[in-house]
Amino acid sequence: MAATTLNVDSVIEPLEDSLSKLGLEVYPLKVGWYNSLLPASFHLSYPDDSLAVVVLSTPAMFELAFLPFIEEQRFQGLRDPIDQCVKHCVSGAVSQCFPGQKVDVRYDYELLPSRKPRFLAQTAAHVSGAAFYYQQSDVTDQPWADRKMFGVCVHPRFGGWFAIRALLVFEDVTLGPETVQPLPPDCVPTRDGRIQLLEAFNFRWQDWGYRDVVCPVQTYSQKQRDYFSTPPAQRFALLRTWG
Ligand code: GSH
Repeated sequence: MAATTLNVDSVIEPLEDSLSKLGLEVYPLKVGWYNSLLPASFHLSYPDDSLAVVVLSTPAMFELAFLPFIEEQRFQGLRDPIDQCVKHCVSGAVSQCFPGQKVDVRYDYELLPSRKPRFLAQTAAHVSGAAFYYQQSDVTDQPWADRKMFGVCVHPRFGGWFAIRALLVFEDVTLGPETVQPLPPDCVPTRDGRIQLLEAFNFRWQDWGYRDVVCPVQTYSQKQRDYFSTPPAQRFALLRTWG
């Protein structure tokens, strides 16, 4: 396939076709939208109008992709089962849909030698319009004095019941000037709501209450909750009990 024949639809449609049945969502963005919010040390070194695609996992990924993946692998060579499953799904879709195309695939768990992440997942999700990234600076007249509050992304359909998994950059595919940056739905528009969200995320993230900040259309199944509430080192034992 010649690189120049691809446009955004011919990237998004096949990716969506193969990844949606695995519980993954894809959203396009321009590299320039992402870079413009970040210091140079985090920039993606591609032209501003290059196409990137952010990949999210929805609650359905666990049953549609993860449990079948575990069963197929029969625990052989598994160290990071979730990360390996996402990589299997995403790299499989990319090589099947875009053979010969240059695609820079970056996963959320990958670090650069500088220990910086290979991409800032929440910024990518925000500029693609997928999920609003609520940050301390989005609260006027902040009540936290000098305390640093971490930001959190909210998905309009899944609230906090999702994860940002990967960023794909298609260096040979460009988005024209007619492509306007979508604004993510502002599901937590009030100052009070944002304070509650950031406090729930920063002070009580383990109880997962922040995930229900909007009424989600689907949340994690009990099985998935049990899995993610178990420390990673003990998850293999849990998986074995599921047979
Ligand atoms: N590296 C381990 C693996 O690959 O199994 C752990 C992966 C993991 O638990 N990742 C978290 C996750 O998927 C952080 S992204 N959490 C789901 C969530 O918090 O919604």
